[in-house]
Amino acid sequence: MTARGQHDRMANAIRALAMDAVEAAKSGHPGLPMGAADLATVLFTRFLKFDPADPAWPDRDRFVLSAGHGSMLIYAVLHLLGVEAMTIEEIKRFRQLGSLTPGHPEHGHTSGIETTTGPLGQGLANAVGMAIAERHLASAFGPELVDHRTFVLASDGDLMEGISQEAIALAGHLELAKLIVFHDDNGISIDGPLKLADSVDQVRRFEAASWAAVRVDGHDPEAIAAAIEVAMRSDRPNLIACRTVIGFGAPTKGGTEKSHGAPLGADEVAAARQKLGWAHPPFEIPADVLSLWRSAGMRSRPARDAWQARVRALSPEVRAEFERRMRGELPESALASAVQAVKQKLAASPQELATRKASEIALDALIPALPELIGGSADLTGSNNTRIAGMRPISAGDFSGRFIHYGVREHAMAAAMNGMALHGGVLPYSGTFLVFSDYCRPAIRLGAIMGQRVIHVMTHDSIGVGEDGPTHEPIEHLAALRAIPNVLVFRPCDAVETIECWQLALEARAPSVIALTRQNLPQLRRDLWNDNRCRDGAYELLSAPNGGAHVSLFATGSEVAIAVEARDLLIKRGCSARVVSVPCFELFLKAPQHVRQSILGEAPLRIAIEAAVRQGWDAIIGSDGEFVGMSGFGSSAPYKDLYRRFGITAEKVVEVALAKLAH
Ligand SMILES: Cc1ncc(C[n+]2csc(CCOP(=O)(O)OP(=O)(O)O)c2C)c(N)n1
Repeated sequence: MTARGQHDRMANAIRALAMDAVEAAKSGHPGLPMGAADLATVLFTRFLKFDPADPAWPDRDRFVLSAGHGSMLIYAVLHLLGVEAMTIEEIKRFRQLGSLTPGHPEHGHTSGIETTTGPLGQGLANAVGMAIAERHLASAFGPELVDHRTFVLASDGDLMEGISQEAIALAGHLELAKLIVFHDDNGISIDGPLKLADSVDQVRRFEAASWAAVRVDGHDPEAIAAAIEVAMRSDRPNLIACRTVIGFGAPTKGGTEKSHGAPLGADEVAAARQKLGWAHPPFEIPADVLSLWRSAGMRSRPARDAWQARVRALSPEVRAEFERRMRGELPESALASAVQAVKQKLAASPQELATRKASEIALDALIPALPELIGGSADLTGSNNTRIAGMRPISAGDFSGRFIHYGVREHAMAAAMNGMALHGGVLPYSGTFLVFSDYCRPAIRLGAIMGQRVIHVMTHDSIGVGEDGPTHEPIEHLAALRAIPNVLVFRPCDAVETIECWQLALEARAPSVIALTRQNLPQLRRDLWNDNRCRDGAYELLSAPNGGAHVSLFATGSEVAIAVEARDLLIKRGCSARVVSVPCFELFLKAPQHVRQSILGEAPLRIAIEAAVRQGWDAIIGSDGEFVGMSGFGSSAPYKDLYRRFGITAEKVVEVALAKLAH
């Protein structure tokens, strides 16, 4: 058989599996895998450094299927290459409960899946983060340990999403030469021909962002291979726009949106088999084709063996440090001492500080202790306080720095952080204003689904922003972030809680948001506690004098000081009150029942104080609890005027408490 004949049969194996699996599931997307089968065959059998015997080998090339709806492409390839868990039975169970072949690829669920994709554009931005992590680790550990590429398959939809622009611009700016993106340029999306909605020249668009970009026939394996070879030698990130036919091989539905997202139907599948010259029954891969794929799967074994030998030859210290970082384990004693040192300093000389400033103090101790930390900000570095003195930025020519100027690109920043965490070896944190968490939300949600440790420092966390007014004052954002499962939302009340929340965020295997103030706050925690009081998400900061409280005051962040003041006023009025600080709802709601019960206390009245909407608080204060906070948008004025204007004051809390207790 000619080389081309062999290639065609290997690619047709992907097409057949995609058609058959979608047919069996009675749902799914055959069009992309059928159209991109040629480029996937070339990439996976000739170029990608990947060993099916160990899909998580640290120095493998990453492949990101940004267009997650084409999941059968990657499932078919993993099966054909010989990833043991990806049996033909799993392919037959495409989209069924508990299968390794869910509708969209899920990282952590299926080995060989580098990131969870489906929401278009995210995978591409994840890949930019992976490519940054690769360069940074290569500069830290050397090319003998870290030297791999990141490949992406992006669809028209990926490139229409706004996040793609942010990601492309950042990658071009940083000259991420080991990033290679294939555009599955089939000119079709769900509504029909792309020209209904889009007329961007993608090659010129990428070139404008400092990428190298070419257009090739996506069904010509040699043209694809030649383009990859050129891209691999390039000093810039590369786009290879592959002209493809969606649903390639399907005689009537191919080339149209009808092959995008629905089973082709028995007749069309039969006709496609004929057209492709694939005479084999459903889910059957003939031995000659399977053996070609399996031997391609062995291609990178020598590279992996050689890499492992290099790891074995390392000094024990370097090896242990590299492996620790790749496993995502923290240097526990260094972390504990860093936290303790900050707490001791604060106990010795208490500070009245904005918590964003307290976070910088925390970072002053954490950055030297945790070499895996890579900070950043979306053009608000000075406001977010995420860059400590002496921290060098990562730049195109030098990836050894530990700070990323992401530019005004919150969405790609959050998604790139997921990619960095997924890559492993680095622990990303970033900064923006809390109100712009909306611009990060889709990526935060995916980070939560994947359980990735990424830390979003979000400052200017309430009407405490003041003069910038309602556009910059988060109101519903805490509630909206708390609503995402598996995200830890921290809102520390002072400098001590800030370092404690940092510690918990670093230890979490989940995304965290640390919401911090612009305005100064008193240090409420004066005594030195060796344990982390924020660990259960809430704790009694001040008890009621003489035991039994009439009122429990619950507050977060800047409003804890208001609760403390209200408690004093209430006590003067003969009303016994206690204060509970609630730095993290999620941890509190996960704490054991008896812990929660003792924190909630027995007082007949519960009042929550938070300069945000009430939503979510009923889980703590009950629907009969009282809430002092916001119910609409803020306003532009000095912040103290705003607290008075919106009635978030100690006097207001006293008024509410006494009125309620009088009934
Ligand atoms: C953010 C986002 N919006 C919408 C969708 C729903 N969706 C899935 S695929 C797709 C577009 C399909 O066009 P294309 O990306 O070109 O894929 P192809 O048709 O080539 O498979 C859309 C709108 C999505 N998955 N993610």
